[in-house]
Amino acid sequence: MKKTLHKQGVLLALALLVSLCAMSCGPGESSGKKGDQQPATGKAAQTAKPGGIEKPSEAPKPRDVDTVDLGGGVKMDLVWVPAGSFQMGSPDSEQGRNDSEGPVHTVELDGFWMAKYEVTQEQYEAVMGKNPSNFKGAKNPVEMVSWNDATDFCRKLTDKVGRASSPAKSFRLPTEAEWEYACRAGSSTRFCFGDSDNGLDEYAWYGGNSDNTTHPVGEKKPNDWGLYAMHGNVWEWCGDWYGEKYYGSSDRKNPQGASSGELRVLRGGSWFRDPGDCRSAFRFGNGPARAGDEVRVGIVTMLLFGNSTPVDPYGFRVVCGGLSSR
Ligand SMILES: [Ca+2]
Repeated sequence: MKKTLHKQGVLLALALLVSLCAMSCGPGESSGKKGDQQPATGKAAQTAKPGGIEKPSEAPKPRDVDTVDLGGGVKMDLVWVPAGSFQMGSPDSEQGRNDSEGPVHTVELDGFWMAKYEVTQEQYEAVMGKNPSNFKGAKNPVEMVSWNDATDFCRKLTDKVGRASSPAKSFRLPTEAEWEYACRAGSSTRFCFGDSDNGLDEYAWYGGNSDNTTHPVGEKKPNDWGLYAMHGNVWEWCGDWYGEKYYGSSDRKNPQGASSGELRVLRGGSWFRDPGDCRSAFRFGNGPARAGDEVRVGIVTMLLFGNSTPVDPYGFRVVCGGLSSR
C-alpha cells in the first residue's frame, strides 16, 4: 500500500512537471523544439530580437524582420542577416574595379540585424530632433550626415530603446565586411543581381535614373536577403577606418578594418553616381566630419547644376548584434 502511494506521488509529480513545461513552452512550440532554445547568454544574446523581446527567443531565420519602435508612430525594420562566409572584394577581371578592391579574400561573419532601408529623415528626427537633409522628405533617406553624426545617432538610438548593455539592442554602423556581405546577399557578381549595368534600374536610384534627387526608401527591388538600396540612393557610412591596402592583411573572422586612419568607409554609391560606383565591391572613404562629397565641377555638372558646386550627401543604415569573436 505504502509502495502504491509512493508510486502515485511520483506519477503526480511527473504530471505536474509536464504541465508546467507545457505552460512555459507556450502555444505552437512543441517539446521537440526545445533543443533549439538557446541560453540567455552567448549565441542567444547575439541573435535575440532587438524589437522589445524580453526573454531569449528562437534563433531568427534569414530574411526574418523585427521592428524597433522609435516613438511618435515612427518605426524601424531590421532584417536578420545570417552568419556565413563570402569572398570579399572584386577580381581583377571585374569591369570598373579599383586596386583597393583586392585581393579577394575569405571573410567569416557572425549573424546580425541590419536596417532594411537607409535611415530615413523621420527616423533621424525621432532620435536626434533635427533633420540636416538637402532633399527633404520624411521617407527619404537622411543625408548631409557625417560619420560622427551617424555614430552619435547609433548611441542615442541605443539609449532610446533601452537595455544598452544588451548586444541585441546595441546599435552601431556596419563594418565594411558586414556591409558588403549584406549587399551581395550570396552573389559574387558586380551587383547583387548580376553583372550588367542595365539591371541597376530595377534595384537602385543612381545617376542614370534619379532625376538628380534622392527618393523615398523601398521604391526599388530589395536584394535576395530583403535589403533595399544597398546600391545607390545615398552613400552609406561603415564603422571602419578606410584602409586602401587593408584587404591584403584583413582578419578572416569578423574583420573591423584598419586599426587607424584618416578616412571612414563609405559604400554603395548614390543618386548622383555612375553604375560602376554603385558596385557591391566599390570602396570609398572620407573624413569623419564630412557630410557629403563636393563634386568637382566639370562641363556636364555645370550644365546640370549651374555654377554652384553640388554636394553628393552621405547617409547610413544601422546594425546590431554580430561581432561576437574575431
Ligand atoms: Ca544606399
